[in-house]
Amino acid sequence: WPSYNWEDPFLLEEMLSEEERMVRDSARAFAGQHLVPMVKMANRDETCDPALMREFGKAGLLGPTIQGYDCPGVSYVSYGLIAREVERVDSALRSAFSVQSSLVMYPIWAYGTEAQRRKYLPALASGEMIGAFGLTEPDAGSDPGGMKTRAVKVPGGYRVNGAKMWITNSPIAHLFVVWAYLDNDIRGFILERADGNIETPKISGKFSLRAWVTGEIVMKDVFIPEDRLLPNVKGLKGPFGCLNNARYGIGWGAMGAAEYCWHAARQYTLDRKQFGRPLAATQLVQKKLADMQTDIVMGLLLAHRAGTLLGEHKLAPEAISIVKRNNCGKALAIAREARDMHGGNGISDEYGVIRHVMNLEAVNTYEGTHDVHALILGRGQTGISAF
Ligand code: TGC
Ligand code: FAD
Repeated sequence: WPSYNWEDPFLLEEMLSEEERMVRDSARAFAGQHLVPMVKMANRDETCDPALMREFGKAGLLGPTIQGYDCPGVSYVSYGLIAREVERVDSALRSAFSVQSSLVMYPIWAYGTEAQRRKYLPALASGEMIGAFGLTEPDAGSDPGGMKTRAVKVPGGYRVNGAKMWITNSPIAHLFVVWAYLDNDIRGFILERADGNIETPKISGKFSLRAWVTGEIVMKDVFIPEDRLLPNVKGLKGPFGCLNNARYGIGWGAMGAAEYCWHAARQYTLDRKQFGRPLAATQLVQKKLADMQTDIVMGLLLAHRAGTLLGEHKLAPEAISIVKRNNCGKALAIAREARDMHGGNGISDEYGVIRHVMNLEAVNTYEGTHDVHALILGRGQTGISAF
């Protein structure tokens, strides 16, 4: 029998192509060099250095699946592996990467004109330009169809009015992919900060995702020229099409955070002695470690399968809900357990696990809450909408 690899019992490593391993290794090196050193203080002080996006760009990590336009053009599995390595450090930093890649670059690539792609994608890929995705509003979260933001046709373009809430990147963004009603259809628009009449106040006092910034987008009579409409999609399938990719990536990312917490709990309980022996020598601790390992192994295999199917255009959005819901819910439970296993030290940011607990609360909520994904899955198998 082969020897047991406790970190990778089902040899996920062997399922990756050479290119995927290279991408994973460079994401891991990037995270070690640029993210690990800053994350504790950024989280503690709730600060965000926009220059970090350029470092993501220099490392070739932004818009990973897009072909051309200075983007890497790698597989969906590679994209997931980047999310896993970044979120192993911090979910807020993975958020910055996900929004830029899946929620800003993807819609411009998928729904935009050739001129829009050429104008924005290279600058977004290098991180010179930072983007934000405005779907959620103060009164429309799980039900984005209830949005109040409106665009009206005026000579030469559109005038946009409305307010978006809980928007990752917004206070530091140069451009905004904003979803708004135009007549009776939801349409996507590209707004630039330089258009004027756009305010993006930061949301302070977050107890989650403190290492990167979240804000509002307040738009009062913003005029945008005709060529800023994303012409190739109409209706909620526009934003949901972007969310499919982002939710898939979060499925990998959440497992990265969970792996950090599992490894930390294992090492801590091996090192820490109580009652004359390591905590890891107790049955309760070993059961917890076994449960963590099992959920992580299953979550990673699920994410890998999802990435393979996504690359083959065979993954239905409902299946992505399984990945997002399962992996985020399990990661949150693992992080809470790991926090407990660290005892009093578990609440100190020196150990990182409490930060992951706090972060995963938001990750479980954004991009469709845990329960909203249950309702998507309930509808998918019964045919009855219970929203
Ligand atoms: P429903 O009737 O189900 O659908 C309306 C239209 O949209 C289409 N559609 C999809 N298309 C592609 N992919 C999907 N996943 C799709 N889901 C729906 C659908 O086919 C239909 O098309 P058509 O042509 O017939 O009009 O819409 P509903 O209003 O009943 O929606 C229900 C529900 C719950 C599924 C949906 O509203 C939902 O998913 N709510 C959750 C909202 C959400 O996820 N918001 C995310 C905001 S962005 C964010 O959180 C970023 S955080 C990022 C970070 O920092 O990392
Ligand atoms: P609500 O929709 O009000 O839900 C509140 C509770 O009610 C939840 O538990 C939910 O599961 C439950 N619920 C809702 N409907 C039902 C139902 N029919 N049946 C049973 N229970 C239900 N949005 C963007 O557009 N862009 C971003 O970049 C972005 N970044 C974010 C960053 C952070 C840090 C956070 C916290 C959020 C972000 N969001 C973003 C918004 C996020 O997608 C929403 O918070 C999320 O979709 C939930 O919406 P809500 O907060 O309005 O909660």
